[in-house]
Amino acid sequence: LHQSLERARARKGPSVGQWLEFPGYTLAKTIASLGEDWVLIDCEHGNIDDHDMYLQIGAISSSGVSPIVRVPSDEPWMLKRALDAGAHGVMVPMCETAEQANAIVQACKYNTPSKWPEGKRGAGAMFAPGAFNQNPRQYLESANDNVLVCVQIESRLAVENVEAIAAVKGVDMLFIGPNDLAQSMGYPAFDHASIPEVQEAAARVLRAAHEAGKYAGHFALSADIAAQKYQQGFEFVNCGADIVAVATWMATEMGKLRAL
Ligand code: 3PY
Repeated sequence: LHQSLERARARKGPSVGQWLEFPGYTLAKTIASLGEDWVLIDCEHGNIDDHDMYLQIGAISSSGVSPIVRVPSDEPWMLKRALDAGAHGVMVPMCETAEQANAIVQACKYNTPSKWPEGKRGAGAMFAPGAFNQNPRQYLESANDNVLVCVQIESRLAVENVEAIAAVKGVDMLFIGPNDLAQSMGYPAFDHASIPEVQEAAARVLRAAHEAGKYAGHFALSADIAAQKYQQGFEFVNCGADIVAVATWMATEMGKLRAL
């Protein structure tokens, strides 16, 4: 995943992904063949349980695409489940302080005295090596460097602390959840694009990420919005979600027939 982000940077294009809210191996397999760099499995808001997370990680990684899991919250055991299933990256909602960010990082790192002396991840990943085409020893030795740790900045408090969060060693990416961010600032979630205060906060997050040498990502529900975010400087963007695609396309087609 780090490599795909670096490649995207080098070719001066975005790292592009899709977002899964529905469960199922075949859905993930189908979607992972569309040319993405990564596909996100949304265990926070999606209808995806632990079993389906495993299936979808297998479907996506065997397509040569990076599976990223958005965990329901920052609980270490949830991060461990996602990583042990073979996630190439984790996205953690509602990270609001540097202390919280550091605890997230430590939960994702194996203890290596020279680099991660506080790493707390347990060493028992049975399935993750397969998702990286590695043997267990190779995985154990490289996971700390390969797995992307992405925290979501999506509240007023998080924005106030964003420079400190960005500076935490091991945080690789700040990802804006614009709906939650708007809501936390007292606005309707879906109006985020037209609210100057939210846009100013997003610009601050972008600046903080880049000044700390970290990646910045932004949620987007269409290629047009994703392109706009990329032009603003966010290098990591999705361009929709499965449920949005299905519902929008079907409503449009059905509407045509209902109009007859
Ligand atoms: C948000 O917009 O709040 C997100 O987290 C994207 O799902």
